[in-house]
Amino acid sequence: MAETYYAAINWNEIEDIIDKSTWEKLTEQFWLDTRIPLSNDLDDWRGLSELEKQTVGHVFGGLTLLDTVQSESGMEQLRKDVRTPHEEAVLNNIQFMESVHAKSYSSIFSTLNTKAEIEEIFEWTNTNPYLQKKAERINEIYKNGSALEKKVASVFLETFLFYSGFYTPLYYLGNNKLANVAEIIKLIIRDESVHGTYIGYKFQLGFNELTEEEQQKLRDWMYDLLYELYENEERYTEELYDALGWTEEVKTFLRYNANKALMNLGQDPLFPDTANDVNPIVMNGISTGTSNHDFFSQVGNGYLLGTVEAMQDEDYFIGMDE
Ligand code: MN3
Ligand code: MN3
Repeated sequence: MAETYYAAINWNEIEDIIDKSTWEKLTEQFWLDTRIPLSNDLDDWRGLSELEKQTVGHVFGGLTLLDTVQSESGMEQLRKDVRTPHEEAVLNNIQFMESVHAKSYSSIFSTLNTKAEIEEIFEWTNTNPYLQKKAERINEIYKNGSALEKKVASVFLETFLFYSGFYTPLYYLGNNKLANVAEIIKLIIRDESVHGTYIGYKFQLGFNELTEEEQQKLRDWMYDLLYELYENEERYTEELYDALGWTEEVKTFLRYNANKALMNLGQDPLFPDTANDVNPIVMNGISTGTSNHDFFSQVGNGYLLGTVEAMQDEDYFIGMDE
């Protein structure tokens, strides 16, 4: 018998049942941007002002950047610290879906925007100081942080930093506009909700192994980081939304989601804001069922992936105990 050079993954011997349940949840909710009939939103799109169109473009440019960071750097770095081989398989699934997310904004652009507009969006995205700062701050932690710090960065990115952008499509959805664009965003939010919960759970396993002193040190670091990111996010929000007059309500939404990120990490909230403080139109957008209930069946080549369940409030506030 040779010594084991490389161990085969055995799904019949599960060390952490959360790996298995997360794998099942993520594969059940698999989706692709190409199945959403985005061109049905063109009438709504033509009814928006130039300022609104430009804001939507920049918002999705910013989201593209964050999903690019997650798909290229984030999951790659988190994979170095897995506790089980099944966790690595889950992260592989997450990494692929991050690429789907990043690509789906390009599907939106190619449907709604001209070539010149798309070039402007990417130029803005790749040079906006606040956007670049958040990408840099998170990515530096991915490259140089400890296993636990990297998980904090990932949860802050996915449960907090995306929401300055998610606000816009949810707002339009709450106003019965751009329903198919919003469908994509809701599928992304549903994925992110599982990612944030899962990575937050893995964080808590490691965190609970620390001494009380180490925990306090990490907690201080975490809250400092959150506050630093929040300040940058305020500037980003002002730049995006001042002209539309949405800045203050977006900031409320950010603080609410920052608290949710802390909750995923098993920590106490930082801000007083709750769901009741968020613009009800946006909360309404979040809780609306998916509009293309059986969009997978539109493919018509027998490639039936199963129907996508209507998104419920619980999907947004997903727990691992369901
Ligand atoms: Mn994503
Ligand atoms: Mn994610």
